[in-house]
Amino acid sequence: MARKIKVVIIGDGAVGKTSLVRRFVEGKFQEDYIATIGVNVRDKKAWGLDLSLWDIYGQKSISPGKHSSHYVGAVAAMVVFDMTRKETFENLDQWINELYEVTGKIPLVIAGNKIDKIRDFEDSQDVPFSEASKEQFQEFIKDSQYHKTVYSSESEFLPVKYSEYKSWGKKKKKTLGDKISYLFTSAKTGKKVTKVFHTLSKKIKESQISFD
Ligand SMILES: Nc1nc2c(ncn2[C@@H]2O[C@H](COP(=O)(O)OP(=O)(O)OP(=O)(O)O)[C@@H](O)[C@H]2O)c(=O)[nH]1
Ligand SMILES: [Mg+2]
Repeated sequence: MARKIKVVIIGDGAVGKTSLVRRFVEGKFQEDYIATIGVNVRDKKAWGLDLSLWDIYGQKSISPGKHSSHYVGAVAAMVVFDMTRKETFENLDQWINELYEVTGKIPLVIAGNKIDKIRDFEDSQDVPFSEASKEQFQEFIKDSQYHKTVYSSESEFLPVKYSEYKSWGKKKKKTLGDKISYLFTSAKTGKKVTKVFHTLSKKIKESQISFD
């Protein structure tokens, strides 16, 4: 029996970590938001690997500063942010730094999640959101069922521009090289969900070869 491979899934609260794992493991999506308390470990055999997916809570208010105790032994990570909330993108570096303090430079896949919301916006406004005003996007989110079901308070909905994400990714590649990949995903539609886990698995295999 091959040994279990620990992968951690990290990032701010409500970005879609649990949803991405659920989509990958069960092929399902749930609209309701139930914040993860502690860690939810799901096992999945894929691409010849025996993965142990550690889906870690993101809400800092639940247990501040305790995330890193769950990072020990992780060989790869998925770092998730929400394309509709810029602050979750701005926190990426903090998540990565905190992780690397415990694990060293393990392979990473970044998931810019909820890309479906950006596409919905573009379809309904008939304009690329890069050309839309901040107010236009915020009005759209506030009017959508999404805002009402997912967030009760007035959250700051400011989208992450594709170009910002790409230039951040390119910068990261300068120091991490092939250890990092960045993708756009949707746990809701399933877009790139298999791809994001497959990319991670390939990186794990490559890093294991280099350890042997
Ligand atoms: N439209 C859309 N909604 C999503 C997507 N992924 C997750 N959601 C919704 O966003 C909310 C938060 O998703 P979760 O998967 O619980 O987020 P999380 O990152 O696990 O949150 P914590 O456990 O608090 O850290 C839920 O209401 C999901 O239905 C997506 O790709 N698109
Ligand atoms: Mg969760």
